[in-house]
Amino acid sequence: MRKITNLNSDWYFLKDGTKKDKTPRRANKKWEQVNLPHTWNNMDGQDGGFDFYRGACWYFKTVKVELESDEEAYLEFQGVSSIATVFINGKKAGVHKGGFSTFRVNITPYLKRGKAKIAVMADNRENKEVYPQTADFTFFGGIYRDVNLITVNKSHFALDYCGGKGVSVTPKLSDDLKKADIEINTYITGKADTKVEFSLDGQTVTTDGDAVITLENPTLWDGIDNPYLYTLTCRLIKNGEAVDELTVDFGVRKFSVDSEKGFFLNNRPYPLRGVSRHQDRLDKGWAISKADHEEDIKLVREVGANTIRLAHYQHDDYFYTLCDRAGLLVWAEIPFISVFMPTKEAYDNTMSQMRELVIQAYNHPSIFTWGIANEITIGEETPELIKNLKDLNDLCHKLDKSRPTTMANVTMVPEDSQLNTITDILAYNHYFGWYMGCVDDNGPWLDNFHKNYPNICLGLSEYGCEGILAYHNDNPQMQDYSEEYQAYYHEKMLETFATRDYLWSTYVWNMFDFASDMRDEGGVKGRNNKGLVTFDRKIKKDSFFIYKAYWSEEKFVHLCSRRYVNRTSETTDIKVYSNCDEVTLIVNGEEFATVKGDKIFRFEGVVLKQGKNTVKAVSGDLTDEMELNLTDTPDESYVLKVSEGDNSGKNWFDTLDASGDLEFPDGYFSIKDKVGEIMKNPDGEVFINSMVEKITSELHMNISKGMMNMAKGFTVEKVFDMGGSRIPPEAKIWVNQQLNKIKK
Ligand code: GCB
Repeated sequence: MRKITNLNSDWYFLKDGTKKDKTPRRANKKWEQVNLPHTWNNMDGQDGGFDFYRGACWYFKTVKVELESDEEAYLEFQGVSSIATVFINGKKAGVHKGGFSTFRVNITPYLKRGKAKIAVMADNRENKEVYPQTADFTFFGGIYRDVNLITVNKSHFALDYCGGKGVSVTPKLSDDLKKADIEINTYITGKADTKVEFSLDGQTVTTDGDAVITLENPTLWDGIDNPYLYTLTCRLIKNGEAVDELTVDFGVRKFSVDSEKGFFLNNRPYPLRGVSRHQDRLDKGWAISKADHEEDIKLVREVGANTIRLAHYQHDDYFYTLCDRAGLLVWAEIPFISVFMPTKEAYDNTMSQMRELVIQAYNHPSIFTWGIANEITIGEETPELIKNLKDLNDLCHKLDKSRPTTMANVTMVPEDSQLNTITDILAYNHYFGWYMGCVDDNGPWLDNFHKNYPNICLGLSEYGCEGILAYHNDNPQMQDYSEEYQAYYHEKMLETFATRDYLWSTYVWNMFDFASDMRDEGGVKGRNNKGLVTFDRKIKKDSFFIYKAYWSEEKFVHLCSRRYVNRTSETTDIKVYSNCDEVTLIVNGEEFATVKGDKIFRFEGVVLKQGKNTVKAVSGDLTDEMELNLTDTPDESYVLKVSEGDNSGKNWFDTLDASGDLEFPDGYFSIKDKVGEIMKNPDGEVFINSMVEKITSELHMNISKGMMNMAKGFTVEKVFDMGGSRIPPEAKIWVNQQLNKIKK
């Protein structure tokens, strides 16, 4: 029978593996002793500078493998970033390309006297083959998920079919929800003379491999309300004896998406409202523990989300399991992101990462859609890219007839782009109110798209803004990085969704702050601060609680701006987020007011005394308390320093004085030309660079290489359109006039 032994402990690790051209056969004292999960980038991948170590590093461990004559041994790796080469006793036993999926290596032929000296080269060097290539997150290197040794009879549920379980379960629920046919398919290695015995809910069936078991009046997997799981036991029988056995937990549910009415779960409207998640956390990178996964799920449940986008790659199988148990509907995806590579190897890599995701995660009831790409047109939109996307889409349909495909498109993808018709359902990433435009631009954009394309099922795959706990503002402004602006932005987004039932999904970017070593924003290096919760998961920002007020039934009161302790004005406004009907504010022991309301409770003109003040919000038994300090001197730490990127000044384009019509003289550039074309001209390049310089120094926006590449593919006019209503028309006229002076 199958025996699974965890091999996480006592590995040797050598960082500068690239210098070694020979496979190590033993570790010496230069090697460090480590336990898995492990990454070598946990610190340098989060401290900014975009200089984290990308190399080929070695892991080494010797294990004893005891096998009966009719048994085989496999090593199972649940995540090695990003290319893994496995050597057993000095011989190459397997290579895997892709840092996020499970792969297994049959090590039986390489064993020597019951021993395996395992050497694994984990390689996160830059390459031209494996996705992701460019993205706003750190590509941590290492064996950062579990490793197991599996010994099993030569006849077994397949271990080498794309890292899957060897059993796939497809529940088919009748329209009236009263009956479910559970379709079971098995993949068996050493199939001769075997039978499979299935047990489910008191029924036992024996077949040659596949089966359909019917459940009458099944208990449904009903989202966060009742995520009921059935357990199927599969036994492989040979000569009357069970030689392999495994269980699959699955859920009986159905879903559909309507372009007008949104998402349906088990025949009832079930608007998907949730968050996105990256798999890293402070000081650990991607090498996180089961307890870390569990803490993440707990926080996602606390905020009340009913869906989660597990971005931008395959997550740990354990996390999908936690989502099954929590009733969260999951958008699962592969790292086909930002920039497309038009080579055969890269194409194959997208296909193999997709195949592995679908096959490995197939049985999870929580997963309802396969995401084939994210903002993949940031580079360029070419026929090869479209083919790659269509092939990925077809592959998903071939492997899985039960789930729709989806894709997250970047704001600038035009409504009529063929990119919007490849997948079954669609979503956009929009940052109006942070990178561009203003928060009020979101609703009109969505309505306009929906009006023009009423048959496309539209969702919002990302939206969000930075919120850094150090910064505070009575009068929050876009890009001031304050906790207050972030909360205000999300209040507005929640209002936007409340009246738009057609949106099948919305996903906050992001549930947690995460590492992106290339970033330097808001005075914080190496981090994307758009989380509702901090990178260490210790602090829930104010914006967390506005979601909780909308989504959760767990009653609470939360005082906003509690970190804005030092205030200089004798009267201040206090805001409380709550899902109670009534909140009382008590200031320095005296009742200030009781307010009836809905989610946001405002107390204006609260008078503070010099020095320490106690402010308490009360609703029934629930209380929240904070201390404020009235002082004469403003606390300068609340405002982002200019040198670190203060955006409080005027934007350069607000001061421009230009008038007249847009002109497009022959032989000269204009805003109708692509940025990339203009940059091929020496004067054009100087002009564009000067604009970039202006944007970086005056708007304090960090224009990454990826963003610049993306811009090259667009006309200047389109780049302006991305800017939305925040950019005045004069700016367009002025830039066009400058371009009109440059000869083609
Ligand atoms: C996006 C990307 C995501 C980034 C995010 C941001 O559109 O899909 O990976 O992290 O924007 O914060 O800029």
